Amino acid sequence: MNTLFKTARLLGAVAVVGLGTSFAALAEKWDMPLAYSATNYHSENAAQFAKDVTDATGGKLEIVTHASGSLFKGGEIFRAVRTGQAPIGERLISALGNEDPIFEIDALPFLATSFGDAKKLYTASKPAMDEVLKVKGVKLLYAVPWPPQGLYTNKPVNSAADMKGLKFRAYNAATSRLAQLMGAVPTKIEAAELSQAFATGVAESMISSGSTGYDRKIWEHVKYWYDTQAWLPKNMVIVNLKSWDALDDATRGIIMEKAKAAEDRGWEKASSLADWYKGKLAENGMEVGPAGDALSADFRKIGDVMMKEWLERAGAKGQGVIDSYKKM
Ligand code: PCA
Repeated sequence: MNTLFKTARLLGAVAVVGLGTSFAALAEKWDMPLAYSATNYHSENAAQFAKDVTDATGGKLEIVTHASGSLFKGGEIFRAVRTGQAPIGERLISALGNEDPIFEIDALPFLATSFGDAKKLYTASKPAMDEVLKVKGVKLLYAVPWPPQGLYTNKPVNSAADMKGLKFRAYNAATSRLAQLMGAVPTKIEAAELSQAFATGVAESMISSGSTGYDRKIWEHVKYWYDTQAWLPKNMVIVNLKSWDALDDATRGIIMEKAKAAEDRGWEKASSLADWYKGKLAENGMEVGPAGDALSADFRKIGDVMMKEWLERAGAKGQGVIDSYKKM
């Protein structure tokens, strides 16, 4: 071996060792708490996003998802990301009404009842949400909807009056208010604790998608699902701003690209699964059908009340978002 070649080899070895150490020093692991079960499409989508980022950064940033509220419960995830206890996480937007009324736009009955309208509402509300989230110290990476929300009950329900006194599982302030307006008795329960709540009689009814009913095998506890198509709430994936700012440009670019792919994939998946979930509820013995006229009319009235109350809380900013949504 000539000397020149030997020197080149030596330099190469030094370069490899050098690279190795700098990778090791820079490599970072982000734990990503999720509230819903690992087999739910939101969680599967997040796991794919985590893998895409990990692969595309060559492991420099490894994201690891933790489903079912195992790292932080649903109700704790936003605070965990905001305070940096978790660098990244997923949370149901409409459950953050105590942070700012703007987030409740996502669960206003009958404002947006199809995937197309839900997308428009997302586009219309995103600038206002981004602004609020920035002040809280987080950044929205992507959001994905749940299928339309319907009413689960343990007995036939023909009008809101039939809901009187029923124990109602709520997942945010809006669903608690809706229960109250029907005369039902709301209790807030995260999806991860749903089966337990229905099994022990703490809950007898709820509003949710076919997706969550399917995940929790709800047919073991209730028999009816009324496809009220009331709204399509979204989950969002957020990142702590300090963790975000500490990344280099290339990594941030990769995350944005993979987040966009996750958002597109998630919307597609949600709409393609909506009917499949309904079929599964029926296959497992549930009576699945549209709400009757009286129930629909009562729901519409309740929706109007909730919209009025929300506009009082959300003020001009809320009205502005509604206006731009309606123009779309
Ligand atoms: N499932 C979630 C929120 C909306 C939905 O469809 C839940 O029931 O907790």
